[in-house]
Amino acid sequence: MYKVVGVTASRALRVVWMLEELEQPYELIQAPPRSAKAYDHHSDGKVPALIVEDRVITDSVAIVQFLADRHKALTFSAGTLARAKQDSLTQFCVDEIEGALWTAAKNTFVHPEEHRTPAVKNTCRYEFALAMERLARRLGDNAFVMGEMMTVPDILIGHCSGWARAAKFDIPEGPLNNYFKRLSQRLALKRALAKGTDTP
Ligand SMILES: N[C@@H](CCC(=O)N[C@@H](CS)C(=O)NCC(=O)O)C(=O)O
Repeated sequence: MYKVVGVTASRALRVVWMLEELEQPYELIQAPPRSAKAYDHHSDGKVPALIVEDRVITDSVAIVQFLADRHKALTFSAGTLARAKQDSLTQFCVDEIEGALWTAAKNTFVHPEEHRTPAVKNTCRYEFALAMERLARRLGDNAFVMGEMMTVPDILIGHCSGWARAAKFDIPEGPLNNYFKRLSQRLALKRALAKGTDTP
């Protein structure tokens, strides 16, 4: 059985959400970032990590794509043009959406206070707004970023949209917001979030 190391109030939610979409059994080892349990599985104390057959995989994007490939769901096959487009959307999410959110978080509560530059958060908001315009263009009228089929980048983007809301970043009304709402209503995500209320 898969073991996920992390908490749902972190990028570990992506992994738990994916496992719920795949209807795969797993155990959630509740480990906040930089906790002793996090260091047990990641030399930097970061979460998430996935334990598979006594091996550890780190980094949420690698884990989520690994699970999609392994279970042949929520992904196009490697080596296809569709997969190249899917991976480009994954990269777009990491660079432009997550990049803005993570830089803001690092300068709000992650880095030691003396290494924070609060003013950079204005730049992050600007970058996030640009990313939203670009994402809206890439989404068009589709249900999901790759069209009718939900794929890995939708999980990543859906996670980032919740992160953005929690960090009070502006999300424009319209098709993009409807897409975010559609993702937030996934039953698999609701089941994943409910795991967060389990006693550590
Ligand atoms: N690229 C990694 C980033 C993991 C990461 O930075 N996770 C945060 C929690 S969401 C963390 O563990 N932060 C602790 C730290 O940076 O020291 C991933 O996507 O899994």
